[in-house]
Amino acid sequence: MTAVIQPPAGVRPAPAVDLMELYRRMRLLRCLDEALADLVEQGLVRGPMHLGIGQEAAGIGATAALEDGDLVTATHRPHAQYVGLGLPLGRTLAEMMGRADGQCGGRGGHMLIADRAHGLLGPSGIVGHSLLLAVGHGLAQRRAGLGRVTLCVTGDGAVNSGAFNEALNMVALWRLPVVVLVENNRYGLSVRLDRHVHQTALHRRAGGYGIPAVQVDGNDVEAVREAVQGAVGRARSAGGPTLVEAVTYRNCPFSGSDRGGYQDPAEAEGLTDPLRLAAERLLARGRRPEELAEADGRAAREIAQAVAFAEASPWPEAADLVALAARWDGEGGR
Ligand SMILES: Cc1ncc(C[n+]2csc(CCOP(=O)(O)OP(=O)(O)O)c2C)c(N)n1
Ligand SMILES: [Mg+2]
Repeated sequence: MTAVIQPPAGVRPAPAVDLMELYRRMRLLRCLDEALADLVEQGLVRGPMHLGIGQEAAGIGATAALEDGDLVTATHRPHAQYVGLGLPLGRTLAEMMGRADGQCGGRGGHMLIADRAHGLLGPSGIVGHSLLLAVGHGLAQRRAGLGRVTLCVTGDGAVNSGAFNEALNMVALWRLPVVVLVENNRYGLSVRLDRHVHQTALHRRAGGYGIPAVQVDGNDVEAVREAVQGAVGRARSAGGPTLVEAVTYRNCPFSGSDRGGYQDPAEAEGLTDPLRLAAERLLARGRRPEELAEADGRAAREIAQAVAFAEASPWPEAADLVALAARWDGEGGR
């Protein structure tokens, strides 16, 4: 008989998130990425930058299905997880600018922010690595028996890696409480999906490992949330892992170093903008245009304030580097 694991007393159920709130989070994410494009241009944020403009629904929908106490592993394109998990954006931008008030004291940059208080285990820039982290955390969660779940975000570029396939086998074998979200934006760096994968319906991969899987429109924030909610529920009640494939499109450059020229412009024709889809649905359900405009304005102000906070944040002191390392050592490297 399968035991139903009850969430611990300390795990608060996520507050019900309606479409207006999902829209607000997606708008915040878009404003964040647009601001980051400017900050990179101005030289205030340096190094590689992976934006997700046009892909907001997958990450925002998925994180909205989680509860307090659940954990997330992410990739080199992690801003949707930052916004979806409610990271304080002033500190997040400070981190991206290398400032002392950042979550990692300015050492992590845009890609590697760990924020345990918000359930973010720290994304990884190594393709496929988020899956390996999820195996370990899923195993720890299952052994702890607290009913917590790990959401593992990965990209289509990872599916041929050993890590992806080894991890799917282990989460299936140990029936770990892990939800694998494959954010299929149809490109791994400059390589179109059908140039490295024969079976481009990536959720079908899960069948080989005996894992249930579902494919959803990755530009429809409610569809993603619903699919991930089902998967999280199964994982929480000891039903094991699920793979959710969210199909979207990478409509912005891979990173700042992208010279382009490898995407056929015809591919982008007729694409659904996740924000527009959500806005049309909200209006059809009786929301007024002014309410959407108000949400847009609020998101823009919130990001402007976060940028101002980050710009005012001091640079880290060299001595702090040693102090921080010693503190982490003292915590057993956690
Ligand atoms: C193990 C490994 N190999 C190669 C790279 C270089 N690399 C960084 S991102 C990337 C493509 C990832 O594509 P995908 O997973 O589809 O994510 P997307 O950029 O589309 O969000 C590659 C090959 C890396 N970081 N790690
Ligand atoms: Mg991709």
